[in-house]
Amino acid sequence: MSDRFSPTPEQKFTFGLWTLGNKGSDPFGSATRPGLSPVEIGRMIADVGAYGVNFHDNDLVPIDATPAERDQIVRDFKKMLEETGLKVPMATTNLFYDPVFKDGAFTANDPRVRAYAIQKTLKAIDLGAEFGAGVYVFWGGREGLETDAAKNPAVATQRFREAMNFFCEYVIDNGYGMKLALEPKPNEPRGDMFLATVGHALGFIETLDHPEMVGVNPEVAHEQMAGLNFLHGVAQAWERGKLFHIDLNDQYFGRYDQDFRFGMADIKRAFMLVKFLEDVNYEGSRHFDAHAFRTEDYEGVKDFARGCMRTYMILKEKAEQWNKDSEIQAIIADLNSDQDGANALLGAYSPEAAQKLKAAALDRSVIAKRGMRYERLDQLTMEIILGVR
Ligand code: GLT
Ligand code: MN
Ligand code: MN
Repeated sequence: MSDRFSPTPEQKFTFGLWTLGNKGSDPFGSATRPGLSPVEIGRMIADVGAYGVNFHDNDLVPIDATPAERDQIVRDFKKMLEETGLKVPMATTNLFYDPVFKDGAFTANDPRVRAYAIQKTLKAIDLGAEFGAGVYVFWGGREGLETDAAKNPAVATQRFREAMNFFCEYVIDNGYGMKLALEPKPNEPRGDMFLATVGHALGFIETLDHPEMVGVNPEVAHEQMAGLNFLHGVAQAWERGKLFHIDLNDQYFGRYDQDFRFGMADIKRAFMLVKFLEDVNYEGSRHFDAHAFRTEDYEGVKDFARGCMRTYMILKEKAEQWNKDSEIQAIIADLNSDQDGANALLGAYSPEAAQKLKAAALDRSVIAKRGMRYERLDQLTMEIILGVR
């Protein structure tokens, strides 16, 4: 079925090989779907109408592949990309699956692990560059600990910084022109992970040698696992030009990392997120880092993928409706209107401005009497989302 909610290339909808290729295994049970080759997954991603495919090095090339096998895999995958028109906007490194990373990668205590992790990432950056990936993601899946006796978190931060500085120089040296994006997560699989939230990552980035090259790849579920408002992290990153990529999915608060279909758990938060991304003309990929329920076969996986994109498109239309709604806009205008000329008291510091402000008559009991109409505003928002307005 093709309608106005069908995916468009302008939306830059992407999926990782690991998302549609997810076989349904979890910590308590084995795979419920047969494995597919990277080319087969790529075809499925193209088939549902997405714009691009992202991968970890080992989603594409097995960790123990010979150079000849690697070259053959790369050739086959490139052929599939040419045939389908799919792009590879983002690439990343698997620094979490192999037992060597049991104590982390860039922050592991054993220097051999740190060296191996950096070596593996350099090769994976080369692989991403070969496919024209413009964004390189760093999800510190194993960067963390179970006991604080294991590591000094300040030392871990320094090790992480040293590695990121190394990669920035490598990308510059090779003229790859890539941007690097840190993906925060508070826990799972480690008991506690370093750079736990978007806020931690944004603070860290400013301490790097090339902060201009590094931004974030926030994931809905990761911030929600920590009980945070995802949109606030996204907005703060965007406002500083740091929203290089985004991982869309969904998650109920207080649960394990669920990686649900976008919008299925908290539609109102999904709506506000889509509205934000569209209002600010976010130009990066809208990457769905999620997977189908374990109950599904590959038809169900396609239903899942189409659902992610369709919900996004529906919410985008609802966001346009919200922006055009005269009652909503009247409330917004009133909320932000200049009251008693108070705008003139605000702005940059000067000794005169401070004097003027100190002398201003601001009657707090009068000001506090004003009703904000947020109940009405939220109900109107609900009615747009629920489709009755
Ligand atoms: C893994 C993780 C994701 C990260 C991927 C990138 S891998 O599936 O759960 O959140 O984005 O490394
Ligand atoms: Mn996740
Ligand atoms: Mn992710």
